[in-house]
Amino acid sequence: MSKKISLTRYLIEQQRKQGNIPPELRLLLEVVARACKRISQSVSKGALGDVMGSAESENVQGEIQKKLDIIANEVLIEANEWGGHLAAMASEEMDAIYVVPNRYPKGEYLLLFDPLDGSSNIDVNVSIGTIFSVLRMPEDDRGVDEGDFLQPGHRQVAAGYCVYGPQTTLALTVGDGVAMFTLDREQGSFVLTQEDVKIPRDTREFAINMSNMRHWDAPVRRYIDECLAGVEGPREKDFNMRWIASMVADVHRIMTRGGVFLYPWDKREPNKPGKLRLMYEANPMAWLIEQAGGAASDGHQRILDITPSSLHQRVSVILGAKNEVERIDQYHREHPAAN
Ligand code: P6P
Repeated sequence: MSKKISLTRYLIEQQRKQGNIPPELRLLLEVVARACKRISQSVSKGALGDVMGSAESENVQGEIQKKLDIIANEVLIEANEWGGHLAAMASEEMDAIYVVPNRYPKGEYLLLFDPLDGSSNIDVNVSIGTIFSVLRMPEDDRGVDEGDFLQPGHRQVAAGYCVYGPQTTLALTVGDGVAMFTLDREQGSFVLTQEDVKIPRDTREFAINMSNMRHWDAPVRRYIDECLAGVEGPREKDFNMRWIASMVADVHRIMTRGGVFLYPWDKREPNKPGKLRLMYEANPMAWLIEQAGGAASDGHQRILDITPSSLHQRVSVILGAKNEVERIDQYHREHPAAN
């Protein structure tokens, strides 16, 4: 790409073309990008920055928080609360929503995020990332509460992630395809490095945690067994497997070279529909994947059509190459569901 196009220029030109990035939304996305830059700086310090290891506390999910989980959450809250573009925020790291304090003006958007996804990888220097989703406040004059967040994913007005790996790369959609921006550390700004990202409909690469195989339901077991059977099996081709255990990194690989990702329901905790969270992991990733020509389902329905019942609800996630997701959905229709 010859000339360097900044995130701000991209957003302004996108607004001229499509009219889908009003100034308040542009401000929100620029603030989130700046927050991701700061998180990237903290992440990259590693042991030099006293940011490694556990924070000796648990989040609402009952998971031990890493120091960087808390740092990333605070960076996003502090960056976004004063700008006047948000009414409230919701985070994987906070039980309740965070309503913008009355000392600041309130805006029309709701921001949801997993501030540092994949944090179990922090201490072993494997890619992690921030996932974010933007909704519009329902139009009524009462105050904001958790119920305002419980909108299906197809109502998102923006979604993205920032992966902190060998490069720090921001992937973003506002409903007109997916663009990627790489952090130019010398300039200190995100530069457009890919537009109109597209995922191939077919793939030879799947991502799933194979150690859970004995706990899977029949449709997932059938799909993976057929992949493993390779060229001699019903798929008549060999497959490769990847599992980074960092959704942002696994999804970024799929956005970059294709593939299919599964974190399905399993028998370990049968009352939970899955491990991943709908509002701030599955929904933003599902929209990005669909905007890149892929598909995202829970095995039974489009993830973006799920009407949430609670802020931190979990969901089974199957996303990526359209033909593979459709095949897995078909297997769920053919096999009586255990969940
Ligand atoms: P497992 C990270 O904790 C995460 O929420 C996702 O980023 C990732 O895909 C998944 O959990 C990994 O889970 O059970 O393989 O460690």
